[in-house]
Amino acid sequence: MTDDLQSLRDDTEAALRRAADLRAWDAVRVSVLGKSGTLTALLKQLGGVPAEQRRDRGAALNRLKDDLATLIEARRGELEAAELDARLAAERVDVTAPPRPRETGSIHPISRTMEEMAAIFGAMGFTIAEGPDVESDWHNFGALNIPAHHPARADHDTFYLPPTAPGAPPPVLRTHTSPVQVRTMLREKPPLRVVVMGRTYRADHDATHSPMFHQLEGLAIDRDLTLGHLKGCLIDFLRSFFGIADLPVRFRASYFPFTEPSMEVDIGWNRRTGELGGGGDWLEILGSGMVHPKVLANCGIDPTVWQGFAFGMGVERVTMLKHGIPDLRPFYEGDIRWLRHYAASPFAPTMLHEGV
Ligand code: 2U9
Repeated sequence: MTDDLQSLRDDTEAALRRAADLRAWDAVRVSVLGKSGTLTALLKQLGGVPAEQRRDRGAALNRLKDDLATLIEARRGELEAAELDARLAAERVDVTAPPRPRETGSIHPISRTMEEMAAIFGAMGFTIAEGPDVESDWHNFGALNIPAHHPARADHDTFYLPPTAPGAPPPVLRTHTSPVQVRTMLREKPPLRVVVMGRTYRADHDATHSPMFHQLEGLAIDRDLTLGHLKGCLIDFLRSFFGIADLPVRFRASYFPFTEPSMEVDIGWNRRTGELGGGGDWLEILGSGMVHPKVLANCGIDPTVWQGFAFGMGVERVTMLKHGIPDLRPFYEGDIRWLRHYAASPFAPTMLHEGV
């Protein structure tokens, strides 16, 4: 090999060694083998070489070209391997590292109770109805056989809103979810089976009462409904909700303006331990009755053809009893420590997953 070719080979080899990454390597490759590369230039000059030297010179240049191509490719292999090693080192994952604790959301006990109630009544063929929190006096009271000046109005500690017209009865924050059943009856034809869950408002605030609380109410309307259907429905619900197959349930005569006859419902518990079941004591849990014929008529349903039963309960109250929660107020405070203790994991299996 002539000196100039040897030094081109040496220079290229040194430049390749200095090239620390694939960009630098490519610059070296182009500077030698590219269109304006040093070797390309030598090949182009071959025509000017005297004829007697041209053959040898051409052969030497071709050998050098193959030789350089081999060197260049070898260096590319080295650099690619080094780059891959660096990436693998940088992206290394320690599969033995303990996972970092992650904050997960949780389901508020009120929401969980309402989900469970919806599942139980859903399995019995009830659908869910909703309605507005701000109601007319008629939907909240009048239709339900609670006329103006009726003593039941006082019990409801109603929040009144500014009247919409002079002399008109002012709108109210609904004091129970019953106006939603009124609206359902006015809108739909019987037979009906609906449950309503939602916020209700009463101007009453102490350790066991909140100005906003949740109710669940149910209504069934059919041709031949009796007190027996009401009792069966509520006994099944209570045993399913509290998860106690032989939970004692007792019905006591009572009075509500919207039902006749009316019954309050008690469940068995142990007053001393707070445990639900056959402890010998009784605890009031909900109210119920056969829908008053006047209420059916007010809502456009013929009481000579249709009977209905209805019931209502406080969602906070049954949640406190089910989970042994002693105080009502923390339900609305969003205290993270209380939620950690009483709120349910969205991943924990519940009665909803087991089927009710
Ligand atoms: C219509 C007809 C009848 C719903 C009923 C009760 C009995 C009842 C209370 C339980 C505790 C409210 O949360 S609480 O204070 N409710 O005792 N509710 S019957 O009766 C209706 C509802 C709508 C059209």
